[in-house]
Amino acid sequence: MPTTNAQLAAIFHQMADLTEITGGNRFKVNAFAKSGRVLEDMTKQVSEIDPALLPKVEGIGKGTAERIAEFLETGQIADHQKLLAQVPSGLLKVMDVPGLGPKTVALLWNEVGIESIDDLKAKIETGELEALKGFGKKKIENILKNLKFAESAGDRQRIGLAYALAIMLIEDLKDLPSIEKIEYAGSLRRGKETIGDVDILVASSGTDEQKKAIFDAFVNHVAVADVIAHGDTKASVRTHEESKGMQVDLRVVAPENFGAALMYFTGSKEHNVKMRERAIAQGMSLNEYSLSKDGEPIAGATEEDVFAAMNLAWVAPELREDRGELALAESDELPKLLELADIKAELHSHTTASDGRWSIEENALGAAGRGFHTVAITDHSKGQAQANGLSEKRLVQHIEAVRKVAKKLEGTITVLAGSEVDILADGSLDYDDDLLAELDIVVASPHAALTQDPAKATKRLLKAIENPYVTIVGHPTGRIVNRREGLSPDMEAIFKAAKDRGIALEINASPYRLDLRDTHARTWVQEYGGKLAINTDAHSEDHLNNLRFGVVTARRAGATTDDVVNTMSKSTLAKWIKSTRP
Ligand code: DGT
Ligand code: CA
Ligand code: CA
Ligand code: ZN
Repeated sequence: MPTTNAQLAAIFHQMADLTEITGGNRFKVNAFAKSGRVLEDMTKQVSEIDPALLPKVEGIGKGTAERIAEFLETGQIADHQKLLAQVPSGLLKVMDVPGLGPKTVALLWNEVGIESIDDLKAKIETGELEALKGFGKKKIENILKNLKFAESAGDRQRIGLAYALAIMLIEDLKDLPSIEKIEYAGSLRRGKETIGDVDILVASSGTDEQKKAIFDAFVNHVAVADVIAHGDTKASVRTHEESKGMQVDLRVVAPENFGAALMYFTGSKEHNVKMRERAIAQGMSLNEYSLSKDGEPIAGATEEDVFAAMNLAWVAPELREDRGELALAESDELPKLLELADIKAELHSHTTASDGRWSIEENALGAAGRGFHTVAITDHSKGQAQANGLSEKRLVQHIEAVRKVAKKLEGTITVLAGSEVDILADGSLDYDDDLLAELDIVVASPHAALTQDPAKATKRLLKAIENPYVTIVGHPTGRIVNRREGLSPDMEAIFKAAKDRGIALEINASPYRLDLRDTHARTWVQEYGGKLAINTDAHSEDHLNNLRFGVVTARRAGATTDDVVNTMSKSTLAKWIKSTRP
């Protein structure tokens, strides 16, 4: 299970929050939070560690080791369930509202009796919230705004969570002897930033009995809370709170139909409609079983077969959104999309100098371990006080420390001394140009004042882009998927200015950010010929795993290796960075 650590980390963090909300002791809150952080930072998956050795892992005590073992065995942790039982379930949703931490949520619950989002809205309306200490007009306005945004997100989950869930299920099912192929389909395979439900497809030529065994294993999986439907060809389940109660659909088809089914259930719906129309125009018909002519199936086992029989090149799932992909497939002009293995550099990462959880050397070795030739250490600037941003004086020392590691690791990986410098509300940067000139690379990002109006946001970003030392604009809008809208600048103006300067715009690969988003990245690449930087913004080793989400977002934008600076060779990258600076 390659992603158990992240899941477990989320559970421990929630246990910390729940303990705090229920007035549990501070020591426990800190211990749970610490376990969560340790799990995020671990290089090795807990499931691969001998359970007897778990308590010996630094930062994991006996209690945490037992809870991990319990989770691996049952998919749940009893103490977590107990804590969940102590708070109204609606309060968990309130906890998800940006700006409402566990302390505030506890206050709302204890002082005003708020147990759900609806309660929260009602108490705002009656003015009861404003009577509460610390709740000014501005704060309440912000809560309302965030509530509205969260509502528009509906029940969709971030791709990071959906992917972890899908991989866990696939890993646990794939060894059943009657399963010949198993893949995830749907929006997850298309790489969308949020996922409504997870679709999994199995190819099996097994007996009815064997197929029943597949469905039994699925509905009895430790991640499953409820079975919604359970038939001969399809089952649907709802998962535990650990996976946010996501729905998962599993379908089993015959191997000769697997390609057509995978195509159908990958979607998008709009793409499928165009495919069916095309089949009909060619005197054929297409459904989830096969492509047929005169009632006889002519293709269906693989997607490639079906596309080829329709005179089309295979279309990557990320492009199946009915945005002109069939015309390109017909003339064999589809872009050769970037792949995960093409990424050879991380240009935005943090260390313990600011809010990262690994040292400069650990960070560099982590990047080297992924086969990267270059890593940029870009800790926060002074304005990010809550992230322990570096004062000018500390930055000077930090540069020295980075250069020392760079020297030590010469021949292993190139380590650049950089900064993620804050783009302040007026567009000026958090350090003077003289200091920025000392660095090898500057990533400039907005972190605060993310509710400013579009005109101000545009001016702000344009001013930052004009700074001659900026090489990459990091997470340009500052949005958080499903949580915070972020800035809404005039993107065309931003693209034009960034293109003129020859700098890159980031796709921040964190599934919480994915910023630039796919649609923006698409315009930037397709219409402006702009360069993307795909960075994980790694604060620890685990974050490097997020790279795939940045890559699928870039693929949805139709990006090739030429469009992404992280794919450049070491010397080309060095030259390009130089070309962006005075
Ligand atoms: P989601 O789950 O909302 O994130 O998005 P999808 O795309 O995964 O949608 P889902 O789970 O409802 O269905 C999976 C795929 O199955 C979808 O992308 C296309 C296909 N599909 C489902 N219902 C229909 C339909 O009524 N017509 C067509 N043409 N395709 C459908
Ligand atoms: Ca789906
Ligand atoms: Ca579905
Ligand atoms: Zn960062």
